[in-house]
Amino acid sequence: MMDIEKLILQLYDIQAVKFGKFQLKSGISSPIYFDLRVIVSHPTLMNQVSSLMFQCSRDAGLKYDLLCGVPYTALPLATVISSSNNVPMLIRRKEAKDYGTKQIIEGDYKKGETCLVIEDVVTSGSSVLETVEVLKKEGLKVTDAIVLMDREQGGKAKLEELGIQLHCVCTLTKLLDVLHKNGKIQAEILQDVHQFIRENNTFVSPEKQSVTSAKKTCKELSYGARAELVDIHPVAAKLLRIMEKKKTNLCLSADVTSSKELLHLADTLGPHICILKTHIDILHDFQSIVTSELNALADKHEFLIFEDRKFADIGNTVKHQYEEGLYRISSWSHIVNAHVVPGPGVVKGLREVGLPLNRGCLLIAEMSSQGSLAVGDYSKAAVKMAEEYSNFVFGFISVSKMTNNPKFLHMTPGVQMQLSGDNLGQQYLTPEEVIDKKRSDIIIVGRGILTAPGRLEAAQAYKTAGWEAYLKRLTKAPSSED
Ligand code: 5BU
Repeated sequence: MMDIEKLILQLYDIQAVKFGKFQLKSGISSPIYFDLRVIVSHPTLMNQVSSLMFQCSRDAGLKYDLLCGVPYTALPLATVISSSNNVPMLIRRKEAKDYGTKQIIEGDYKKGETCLVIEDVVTSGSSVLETVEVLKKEGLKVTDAIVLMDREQGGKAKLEELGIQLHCVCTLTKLLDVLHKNGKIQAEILQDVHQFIRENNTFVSPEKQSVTSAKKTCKELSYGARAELVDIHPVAAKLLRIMEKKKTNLCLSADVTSSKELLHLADTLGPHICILKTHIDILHDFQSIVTSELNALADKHEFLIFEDRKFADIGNTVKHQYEEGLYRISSWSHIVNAHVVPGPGVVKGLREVGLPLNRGCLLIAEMSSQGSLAVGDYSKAAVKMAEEYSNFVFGFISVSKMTNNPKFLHMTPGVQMQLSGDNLGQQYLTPEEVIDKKRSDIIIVGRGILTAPGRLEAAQAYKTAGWEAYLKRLTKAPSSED
């Protein structure tokens, strides 16, 4: 069998490990990056890696009935280990096909059987944990996980605390030593990576938590930094840049019924907002010129247009509703939103129209109105759907932050500084509550501005309140992101 040193050099040769500057899922910039997916292109190496992982489980004296790889990179590794050593395997789907009705674990198993988890790289341990939780829900026992590469950033400790022993074939320290010894990386890189690992330990034991949280260096990302994330949606990137540049997280809900008034609002309040939200079907005098004039004003004042259409039908119907009809929404609105109640078809239908036009979509994960049914598992399903369709979906309408993934934006309606509600079920929170406490990104304000004696002054006041709440959050909140 191949030794670890040879394995490390081969991983380096096939560029499964790279040095430079890489943005991680959490938004943190890392001097080292693993892409172990490339192993599938090197079958001999794949066999060798798999046999080292199997050996690792033997050395640890593990007894198990089944294997399960963490999707997706570890799936082929688990497959090879399973077939070469005659151990049955399970496949975990990353998302149940249609939320709830399909199996999330494929393969035969009995409740009470023990399953060994296989993973390629562990940083914080959260991906392993996700799979462990799914397996446990199915009644399986999980006590151990085998990983090819431990980045030594706290994953092992976190998993251990939750009753999972992590066994690794190779650690980052070992990898760095071997690469340095063989002249593949210079001392400078070695130091950089070691420092990065020291400063980015993701695990804080509960006892230490209260002491270290004050010192934690990893602060929440600014809007501007989020705009530069590698996997950010282009509409989200544009919006975040506008927000940073204009120092505003205010979306005006321009709920007026005359075209003239709508255009006047866009022109006068445009300099203070990042988004103008429309309900185009409430205009009593709609003509297509209105939307082209709105687009011109959006360019002039640098804001995006969001038609709050709340699509909620089957894919084929929403496609027509988005592209055609009187309003031809896709031709002028940068952003639209959809309810998740029809299932993923609604997003797929909208995406067929929106993607070629570089449009973006928000999913309605929660609503601001009293008695809303969009809560709990429904809201969670919206987050899953957003993750699955993140080439088109870039955020949520929600009352509070739904996910720590910084590439998703959260926009919250039901914002007023004066009132706590209206007589039709609307419930209001202040900008500070929404941005600072609930950690949403954008306040959506309609009547708070529209019914104020001076709309311009009111817009300026909401802009300032929203921005101050954001600055407050930025300076105090350490990120809990993975
Ligand atoms: P208000 O005047 O600030 O209450 O207007 C809120 C706007 O946001 C209005 O256009 C609603 O249609 C919209 N809205 C909302 O209030 N609550 C929600 O959950 C969603 C949209 Br989704």
